[in-house]
Amino acid sequence: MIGSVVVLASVLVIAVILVVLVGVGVSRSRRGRRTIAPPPAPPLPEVLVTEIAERPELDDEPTLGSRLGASRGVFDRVRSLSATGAIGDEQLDVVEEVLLRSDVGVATTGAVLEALRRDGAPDGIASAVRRLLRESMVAERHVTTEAEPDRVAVWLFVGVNGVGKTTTIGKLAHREIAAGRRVVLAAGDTFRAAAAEQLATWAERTGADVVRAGEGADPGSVIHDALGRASARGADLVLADTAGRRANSTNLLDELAKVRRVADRAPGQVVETFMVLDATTGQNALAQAREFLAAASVTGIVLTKLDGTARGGIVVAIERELAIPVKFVGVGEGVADLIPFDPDEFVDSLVRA
Ligand SMILES: Nc1nc2c(ncn2[C@@H]2O[C@H](COP(=O)(O)OP(=O)(O)OP(=O)(O)O)[C@@H](O)[C@H]2O)c(=O)[nH]1
Ligand SMILES: [Mg+2]
Repeated sequence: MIGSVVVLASVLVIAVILVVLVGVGVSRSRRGRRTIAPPPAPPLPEVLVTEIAERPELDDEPTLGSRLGASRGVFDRVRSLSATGAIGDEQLDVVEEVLLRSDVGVATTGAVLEALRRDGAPDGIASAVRRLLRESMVAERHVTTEAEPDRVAVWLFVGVNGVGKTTTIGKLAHREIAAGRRVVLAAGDTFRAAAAEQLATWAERTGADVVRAGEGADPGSVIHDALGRASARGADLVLADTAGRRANSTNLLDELAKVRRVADRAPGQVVETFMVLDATTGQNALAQAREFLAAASVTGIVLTKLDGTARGGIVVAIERELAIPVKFVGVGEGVADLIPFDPDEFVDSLVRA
């Protein structure tokens, strides 16, 4: 009994000694750490210089040809058709299939086939298809930047959600600022807070001013404030974003009509209304477009995401069926990935060998 008490006591004594030793070690190491002095701060320069990232120049723009890869691929079979001789049914079938797959639409496909049957293709089928597609795109593509004296030019952007309105505004702000204009962005999409955030990020990136309000604010008053700011600062151009969704499409179209009235009231003047369409949705883009046309007095189309689709022919269908010019095409997500639409370059990119 006494023996076990002695053993227990000695175990306790050893435990206490261990605890004390460990405690001393920890406090030493803490003290040790505390004694490490931070490296001396470098002396401050007399003048602080903040380096501003260089903005990409417009010369860095991609070419349409370099971005239309998938759409060009669809036309491979037309390019490889024999360059001479009479046109047989088999060749016409190939042309028909390729045109329909590229989304130029039934009407244009029919017209091209009829012309090929009637006139043949003395310079080869690819060359005839190229000429016929080019001839179907005759719209005037002028983009207006000027307003009447003492008014501020407004470009309004409309379209359903996700098509690329806000991104397009960012790219166009970059373009117009590089061309020497003062640009104000109006965050008229008040449906969700993230929309104004996204526009503010583009403003920062491009050097534009931005006017925004909280989620659920009246879009008309945002546009109104943006016009006030633009005229006070002598800005040349207001780019006005709008929401792509509402509880239902009637509300959306009513709201657009209202936004337009505000934007067109002095000091504002709406000189362009761009409908933004997503090329990857093909013929659905056309159906969407028709809904917006009446309400928004559209003056031009921006067709986005042409880089990611094999359906580049939708440009032709849009112009033929809506009779509205495609003025810009989006070919990527970067600030320089927007190109003024050039039909010669477009048909060459698709069909030229
Ligand atoms: N590949 C590619 N992506 C694009 C292009 N344009 C826009 N996008 C992308 O498409 C997505 C939607 O773009 P947004 O600009 O937010 O579209 P939005 O119309 O403003 O959408 P809502 O604000 O929801 O109505 C984003 O991920 C963009 O980066 C383009 O030309 N090519
Ligand atoms: Mg948006």
